[in-house]
Amino acid sequence: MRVAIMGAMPEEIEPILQRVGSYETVEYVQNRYFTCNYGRHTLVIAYSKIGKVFSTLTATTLIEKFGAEVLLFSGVAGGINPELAIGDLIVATKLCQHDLDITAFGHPYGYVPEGAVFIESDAALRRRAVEVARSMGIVLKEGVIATGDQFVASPERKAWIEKTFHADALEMEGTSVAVVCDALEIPFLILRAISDTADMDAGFDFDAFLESSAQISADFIVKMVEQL
Ligand code: 3QA
Repeated sequence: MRVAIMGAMPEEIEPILQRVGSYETVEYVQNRYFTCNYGRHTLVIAYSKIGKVFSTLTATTLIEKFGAEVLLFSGVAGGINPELAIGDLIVATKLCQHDLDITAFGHPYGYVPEGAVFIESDAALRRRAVEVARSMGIVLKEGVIATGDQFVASPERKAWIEKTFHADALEMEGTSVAVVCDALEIPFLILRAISDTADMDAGFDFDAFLESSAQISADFIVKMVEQL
C-alpha cells in the first residue's frame, strides 16, 4: 500500500525519517516529499509547514500527486482534557475548526454551508491504533480534536474551545487534513502527543516538549505502519 505520513513541523517527521533510514527526496510545489519502501509498504513522508492552508496543500499533494491510499498524521497538540498530560497520546475520533465563524448568519461555530462542524476519522484505523496501543502497553486516548490557525496560549480561549466543541485537544492542521481525506475518500488517522496544555505556560512547555512528544507520536505511527 502507498502510505502517507505527514507532520506540520520538521521536528514531527524527523524521527520517522531516522527510523526508515534511507529515502529519496522529491521536490514539488515548494516542498520536499520523502519516499521509501518500508516492509510491504511504500511510504511518502512530508511536513507541510504550520496551519490549515499549508496542511491542506500537502495532504492534497500526498494523495493526488503521490497516490497515497491512506494518510497518517503524526505530531504534537495542546491538551484540553485534564486527563491528558504532556507526552500522552490522543487519536482523533472527529475533528472541527474552532476558528471558523459565520455565526453572524445564524450558523453554529465551525460550520459553513455544505460542510459539517465535525469530520469523522476512519473507524477501522482507529480500532487498529487502539490495538497497537494495547500491544505496546500504553494508554491511547480517543477524543475530539479542534483545529485553528492560532497557537493557543490562553486559558480563556482554551475554555471556550472546550465548551463550544467538547474538544479534548487542539492543534493547527488536523481538520484541514481530515477535510481533504474525507473529500478524496482516503482513510486517515490524526495522532498527536501532548506538548503543552494551551494556557499561560504553553509557549514555554511547547519549546521544552516539542521534540520528546513528537518522538512519542512518531514511534507510535511507525508501529501503526508495521501493522497495516
Ligand atoms: C505550533 C505547531 C503547529 O503546527 C500546531 C504545533 C501544540 N500545542 C499547540 C497549541 N495551540 C495550537 N497548536 C498547538 N502544533 C507552532 S507555533 C511554534 C512555532 O515555532 C500543535 C500544537 N497550544 C517555530 C519557531 O519560531
